[in-house]
Amino acid sequence: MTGTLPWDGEMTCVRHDERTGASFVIALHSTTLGPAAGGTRAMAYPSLDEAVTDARRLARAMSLKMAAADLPIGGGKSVIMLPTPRAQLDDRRWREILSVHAHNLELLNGSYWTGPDVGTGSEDMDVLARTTRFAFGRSVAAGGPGSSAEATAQGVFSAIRASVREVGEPGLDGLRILVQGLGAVGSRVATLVAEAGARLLVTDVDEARCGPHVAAGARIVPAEEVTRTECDVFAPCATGGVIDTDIATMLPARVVAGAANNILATDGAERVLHDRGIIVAPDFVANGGGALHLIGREVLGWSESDVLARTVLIEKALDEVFTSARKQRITPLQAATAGAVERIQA
Ligand code: HCI
Repeated sequence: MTGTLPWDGEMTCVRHDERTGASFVIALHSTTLGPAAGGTRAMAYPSLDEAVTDARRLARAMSLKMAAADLPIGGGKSVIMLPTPRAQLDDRRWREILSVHAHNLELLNGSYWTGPDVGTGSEDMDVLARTTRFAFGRSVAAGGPGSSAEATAQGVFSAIRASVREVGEPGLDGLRILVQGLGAVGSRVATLVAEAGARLLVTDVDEARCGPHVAAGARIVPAEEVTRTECDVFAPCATGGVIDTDIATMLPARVVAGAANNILATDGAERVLHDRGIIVAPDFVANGGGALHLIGREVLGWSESDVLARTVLIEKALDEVFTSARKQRITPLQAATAGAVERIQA
């Protein structure tokens, strides 16, 4: 392989399965605080290099997320590089792919636990759990904690509240909030901010998903205009990499706070946004609600209300990140990363 990024993680496992045509990448970034955990992302990638790079960056974000949420768990991620997009895979082949993945998890014997991510859901965890113990996030029907979307959205909502305060707004009332991606998490974030009085702007590659929000008063923004649309809060809730350095120089927003992992395409983008006075909520703090739900319910024995009580504390955690960044004259991402790394190294 060529061109993969240097990486500070522990181990990356790669497997190709001839029969299904799928390749599997499992990145264990850190097992210092506990076994590595992080979801399984199933997508078609242009190359194996890109799949490896994605798995590693996402695994690193999981280590930071777990540490920032004070969970006794490390960070990892799986990427299944599909031979064709998920929607075009027939059920039988998908089952075969999951069965290879279950075998991967068994081989790692608990050093890595998986869960749902882009392209996988609770029902896939149910399938994995029939052959391996190392899957979080089974459906409620199968005895699991079910979807983490509600907790993730609550945490993002708390992050938005903390972030708008940092730019001098007392609350969300009257602010223009642009939610990108109306999947399980994004649509809940949209509903929560609208209920808090925000003027909601929505966008999704599947325009039908905008319908219910438009009926409730939201305005649709065409996908290609998202990063050129003036708003108070830009909330990316689809896939990551939406803000590169060029976009950062002109993004007409005051706050960036969303659910997506790795919102910034480059490290330089945050510096550019910071210099323009735009507040960026570090994504691994803002979207920690999902991890609190899965790990809280399945490892720590928390109830749903325990999860909620911990999730709303994301607002306070971000207040502390912003304060520490101001004091040290560094960016919030630098402050949050330093805090998480300190926890891992302590
Ligand atoms: C996430 O926040 O990306 C999901 C959290 C997660 C996924 C898989 C195992 C544990 C936690």
